[in-house]
Amino acid sequence: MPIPDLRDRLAADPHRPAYHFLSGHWMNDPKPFFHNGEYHVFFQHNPEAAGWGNMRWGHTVSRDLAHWTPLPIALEPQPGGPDAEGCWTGSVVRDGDRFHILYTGIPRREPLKQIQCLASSADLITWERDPANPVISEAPDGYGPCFRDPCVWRDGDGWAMLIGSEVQGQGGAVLLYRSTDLRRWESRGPFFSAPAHETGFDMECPDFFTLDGHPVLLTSRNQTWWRRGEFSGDRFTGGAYGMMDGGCLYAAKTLVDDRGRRILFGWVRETRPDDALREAGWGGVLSLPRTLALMPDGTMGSQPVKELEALRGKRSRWENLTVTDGFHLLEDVQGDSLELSVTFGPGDAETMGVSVRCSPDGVERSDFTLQRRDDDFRMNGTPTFMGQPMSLSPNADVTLRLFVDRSVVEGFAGGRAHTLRTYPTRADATGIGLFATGGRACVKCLEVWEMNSIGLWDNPS
Ligand code: DQQ
Repeated sequence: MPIPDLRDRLAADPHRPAYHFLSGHWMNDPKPFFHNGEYHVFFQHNPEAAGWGNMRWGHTVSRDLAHWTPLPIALEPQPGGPDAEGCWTGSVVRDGDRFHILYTGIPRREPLKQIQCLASSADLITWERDPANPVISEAPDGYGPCFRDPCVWRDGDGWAMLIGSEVQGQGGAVLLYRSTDLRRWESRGPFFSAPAHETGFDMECPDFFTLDGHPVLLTSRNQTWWRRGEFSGDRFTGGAYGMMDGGCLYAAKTLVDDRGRRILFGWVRETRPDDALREAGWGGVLSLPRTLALMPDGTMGSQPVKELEALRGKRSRWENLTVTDGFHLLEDVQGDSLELSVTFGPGDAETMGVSVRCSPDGVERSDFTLQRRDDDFRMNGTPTFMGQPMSLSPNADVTLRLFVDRSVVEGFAGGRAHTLRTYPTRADATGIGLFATGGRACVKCLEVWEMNSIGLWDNPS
């Protein structure tokens, strides 16, 4: 598709997010990297069609975590090379004045062959393949077929690398390798494994870091999962685990910035059919950046970064609203590009929440639901947000934050996150509603901001 046509199509599409980054055509799997005040996000990119395939490494950069500047494609398949059929996910590290990408090269798709490759750069823009590629050419016996998505970090004097894998029929595994030069890797066996009923049959896109002194492993299958544990020698011993997001967020990975913040980016998946994507000319969205923190109950919490406040426009505010049993469309407030903050206080409702992208008749709407457990929403049991137990102190009010951006809505409450996709058929599905069931809910404070667009760049590719 000629690029000007694609830009016009994206500009006219009412489902295209206005303040989330997307590449045009297709994107998935962000790989974030912080350097010199800049937040780089590399991602899986197909610049030829709005569907997964022909995987390159796209690249975008931000200085403020709100606005993004697309950069040239960093890696693309080389005919006849070890990545002839795709440059899949991996990670970026710095060694002195050089940068390195470890990624999964796909030399052939049928049957699928996954090997690990190295590319290097002096400026993060132009990348050269290493002559030693592939640096790992086979999965160890007993692991696979998943064998991909290297995650590399500096460990002591050397380098450590995790590769996502599986023990077929049993569950996911993450394999550890060590190196002194990023080229010669020694297998150290399984770093961690878990049965399929916990976090899925394999472990894609591993990410490993320390948060507040606690080792944390992220892996993806169906959702992105966090797991807290202990790291000693070559093994991670897993403890508590849970979902990073209960909705459409996948393949999420993190960076750490110069303020020490651990910031997560995920791929917001599509839920509409492939032919609708092809017609639209784009698929896949970069989530809003989220800071991670361990909650008082030991679970992993996330919140959108504060920098997003720079996108706020006109604000509306209400206090002390009583929500009776049922659904109530709010007057005087609407939009498809909004931030909402809704604080619920004491009430006797069983469920309560906020609806967005509502048509005037309330038929089309997307609900974000808080549910009490046991007999008292705030005193006993564990209340949930979209089915996930929240991390709340007793008697705490619950603040629900929603980032509505046309077909993407990211929701946050009590440390939990839930991302929804919604493709309303009606242009007037811009309403906001409040609802309660089984009693009355009390909204102590409701704030709504119109959000400014970050613009559509000239050459979406
Ligand atoms: N997507 C990549 C793989 C990864 C998967 C290919 C996760 O490397 O395992 O685009 O979405």
